[in-house]
Amino acid sequence: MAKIISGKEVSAAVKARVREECEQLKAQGVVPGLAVIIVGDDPASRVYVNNKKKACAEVGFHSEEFALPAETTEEELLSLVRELNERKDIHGILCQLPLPKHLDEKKVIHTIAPEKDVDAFHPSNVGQIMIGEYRFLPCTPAGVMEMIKSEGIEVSGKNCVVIGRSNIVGKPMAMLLLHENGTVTICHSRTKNLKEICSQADILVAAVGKPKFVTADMVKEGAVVLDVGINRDENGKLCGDVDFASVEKKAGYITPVPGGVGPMTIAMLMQNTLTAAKLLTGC
Ligand code: L34
Repeated sequence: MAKIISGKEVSAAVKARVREECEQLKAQGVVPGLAVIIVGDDPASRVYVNNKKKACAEVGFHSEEFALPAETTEEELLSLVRELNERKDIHGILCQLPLPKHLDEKKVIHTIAPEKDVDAFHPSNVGQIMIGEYRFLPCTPAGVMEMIKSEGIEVSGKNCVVIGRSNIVGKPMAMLLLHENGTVTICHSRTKNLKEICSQADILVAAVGKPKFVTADMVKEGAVVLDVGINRDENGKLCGDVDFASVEKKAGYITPVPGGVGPMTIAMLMQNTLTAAKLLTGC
């Protein structure tokens, strides 16, 4: 039976660390501030944004939510971002994705000042991740790395397989594992022999977006399995990209959904906001 790596526990430890550092900043007159923009009324985004605001309160940050109607124009959204770029009391800006279809996510990401881009989605931050000189790590991949580290699992020299190649998770995830000297393979929808490749992984990260996609026959005995997916199963219940019930019996470590990578994404956002506040104020 696999050991379960609890995102709830690991994220609590990260937040406790951030909270302590936040107190030190406050003693120097700086209150870290995060602005969260949400456009439209996607129910999942609403839950995630609420969890982000809650985490801000827990660690002692100032947070502001900008809830815009679904029919917001591109110019309205971009002018809000520009306004937040200028504000001295806001150190981090995050625009919750996905956006309604008529809005260009790329344009919004490009407009956020790179030094306030706590998602690390701006091309300048993405480039820095590529060369290993980062100010911010993308929250979800950074959260996965933190979970690996929390168990003292060595990445160096290991076979690491990432399923999924999105700009938000798959690609930066592969890069972080590479920086830790993993031997990294990225699989995607056109990959041949997916099962064979996955079953050689010592560390397997599932970021496919398909419920219970990773089954026990794709997993090596004793592997570390990290589940980034958040889906609903046939009964409308929250589930990951990994078939937890079967994989749990074969893996060495596994992360649950919910209570796994999701809470870690939020904890790393707190970490990035703290970093942004320090960099912008020189504290
Ligand atoms: N800009 N957009 C931007 N930044 C991000 O980092 C995100 N992401 C993803 C979607 N869009 C984004 C998130 O915040 C996914 N994501 C996210 C954040 C938190 C949780 C899940 C995804 C989370 O709190 N998950 C809980 C369960 C939540 C529930 O009940 O539905 C968990 O335990 O997994």
